[in-house]
Amino acid sequence: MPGQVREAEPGPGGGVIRFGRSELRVTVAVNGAVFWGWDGAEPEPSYALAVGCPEPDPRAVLEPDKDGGWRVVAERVTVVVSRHGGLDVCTPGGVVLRRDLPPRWWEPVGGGAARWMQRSEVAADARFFGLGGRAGGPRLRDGSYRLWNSDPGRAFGPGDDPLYLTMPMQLVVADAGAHLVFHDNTWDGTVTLREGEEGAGSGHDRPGRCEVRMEGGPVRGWVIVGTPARVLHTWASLTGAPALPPAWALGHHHARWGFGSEHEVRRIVAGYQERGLPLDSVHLDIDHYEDHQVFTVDQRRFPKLPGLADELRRDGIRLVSIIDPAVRAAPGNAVYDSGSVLDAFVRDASGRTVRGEVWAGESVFPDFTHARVRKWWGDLYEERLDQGFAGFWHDMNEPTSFSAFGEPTLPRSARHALEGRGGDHREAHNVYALCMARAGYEGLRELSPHERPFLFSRSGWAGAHRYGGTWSGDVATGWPGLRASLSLVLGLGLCGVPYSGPDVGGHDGVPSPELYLRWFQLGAYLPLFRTHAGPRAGRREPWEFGPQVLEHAREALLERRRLMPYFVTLAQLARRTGAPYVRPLWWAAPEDRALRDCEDAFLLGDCLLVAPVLDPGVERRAVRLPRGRWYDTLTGTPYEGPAQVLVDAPLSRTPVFAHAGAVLPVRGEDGGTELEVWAPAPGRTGGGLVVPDAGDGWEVAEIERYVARRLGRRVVVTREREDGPEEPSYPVRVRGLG
Ligand code: NBV
Repeated sequence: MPGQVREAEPGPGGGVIRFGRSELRVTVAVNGAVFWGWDGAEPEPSYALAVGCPEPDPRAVLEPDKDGGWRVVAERVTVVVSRHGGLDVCTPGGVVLRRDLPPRWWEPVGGGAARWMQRSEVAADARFFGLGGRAGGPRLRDGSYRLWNSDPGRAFGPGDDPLYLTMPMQLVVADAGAHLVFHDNTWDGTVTLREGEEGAGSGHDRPGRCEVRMEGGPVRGWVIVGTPARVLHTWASLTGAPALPPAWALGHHHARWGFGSEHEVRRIVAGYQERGLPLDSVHLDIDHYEDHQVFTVDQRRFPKLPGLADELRRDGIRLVSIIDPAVRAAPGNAVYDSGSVLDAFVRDASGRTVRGEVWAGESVFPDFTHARVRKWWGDLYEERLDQGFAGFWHDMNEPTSFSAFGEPTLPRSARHALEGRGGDHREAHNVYALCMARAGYEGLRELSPHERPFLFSRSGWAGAHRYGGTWSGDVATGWPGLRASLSLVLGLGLCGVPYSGPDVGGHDGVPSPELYLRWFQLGAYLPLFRTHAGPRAGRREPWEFGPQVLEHAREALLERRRLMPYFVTLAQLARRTGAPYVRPLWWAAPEDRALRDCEDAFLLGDCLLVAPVLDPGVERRAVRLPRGRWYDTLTGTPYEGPAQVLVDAPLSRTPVFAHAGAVLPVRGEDGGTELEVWAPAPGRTGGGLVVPDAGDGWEVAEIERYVARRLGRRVVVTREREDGPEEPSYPVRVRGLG
């Protein structure tokens, strides 16, 4: 433990407080985020930070506190450090949001990485969210959550943890306020959470508890205090803006492990077209590789891939390629040969390349923590672009190896460059996929400078959103899997990864028509809307489940297409503000406790509330509405929140509500953008933002602001510009006037 306080040395944004056995640095950055680091830990180097550490806030000062402690007072947060090294994060009004007890270290006798542990307390009413993609959330209930990116090795459900993308980032929401804590440490660890309990009547409150245990690495982190929107905004300013997917990536994707031939791809695409079903992208899985080797094409079954890609592109459909990191260790394999020349593959301490086993057979693994290796790997995407692929789907990058090193990844002793610092897999494991995403992203930027790269990755870590999104991996076919898919998208969004979505229908089994449809209807409102499954899981085309499902799936697809301008706007806003497209109901009302516990509905941007059906046999469902007026978008019926309402949810529909006053861009029948406006309640105003699609390049579109005013039975919509309001240039359709 740190021991007793000795002295403090003020510095820009805070200072260093010295204790008997350690020292603590506290620095408030200009964006309001607070860095704290023990034992000489500095904010850098860090895989999470986008461009290094932000400047310190010169207004934040270190000053003496009572009982020999110290405090740093900043605009939005006060950090109080006790004389034993406890650290309280308080609101400017002095309410404690989080109490970190002094950390404890264990240093191995023979030297080496010290393990450490830190306990914290939060308010009795607080709820925990985050920690990456967790199947059992989004509210993280009592239990231990491991920080080690893992392929569960089979399709997963809500009870499986950890999964592919973990992140030592928690968002804690309590009556007194929300805060985010990020332990900037890539090592293996666990976070044990226990929600608190309020003492009824005369009883005492039991605080919520969080215990972080790490196998090594620095004892350091960041805390951000504020509303959820502000916290995520600050997080994005620290870790970088989320990559902006091209508009087509906001449409419908269809994949299958095992299309098997160009002929089959054409047949499926024709199936969509003949039935008038919108389709924006087709994904080719490992079965299109030659012998499962990445950056190759099986010429027998896919003899003219570039031709197929051109043909599809003319119909507005893009091809996406899976990319696996492992390279078959066989001389003569071009990727292996060029990588070997460059010394690109992970070695063990004795200097031998580490061999694993994946689909391609005995394989080696690029060390993406080396800039030179990233450059080499990024250049390999040229072959994919030449084949006509427009997007990339990174898989198996936890990294996964089937062969037993005790666990299905690289041995912990495997060596990594870690940007020249050198280290082993214990430290590099969790950022392997993040560095692979960076390699792909930077390569694509060079190879195709005029188009925004589109990639999404199964694994990742804090910062991965800079390069692309993620998907939920092999979610188990079944109703629990459907629920888990929503949990993942919500949780990841709160970790600053706004673009994700599940395998609609689940990865491993044959869904009932009802389950398939409900999954499809949910997917239609999630950022990545993709049908996909493994080879033995049956088909995922909407016409495979009977005429009724086809009809309702068509409606879902058409609604997604209609909402495309809204999705483009949400993607742009995510890039500019860090706000996820899919948000928990408490996003704008974190003080509403009932909403904090509500996990079966979500907000899609500011305008819509989606209440998917997540259980079989449902014809009606209860929906909890946040405060304000909400319209059932199907019937136009208004409801006043906060309230719980019961609405029809037959197979033909997912209940969706629009916020009174909402102005959202939608695609009109002629393909042009229109404004859908939901009448403000009498005497109220509303509004909305629109960011037009500026193409797949780097052009930045201006944010358009609209205001909706209710004048008696009329609603007037204006675009707000610097020199005053003006008429919108889009057609306006007002709804909700009864
Ligand atoms: O590439 C095959 C699959 C893929 O379809 C799936 O989406 C990934 O999550 N991939 C896993 C490898 C399967 C290994 C058992």
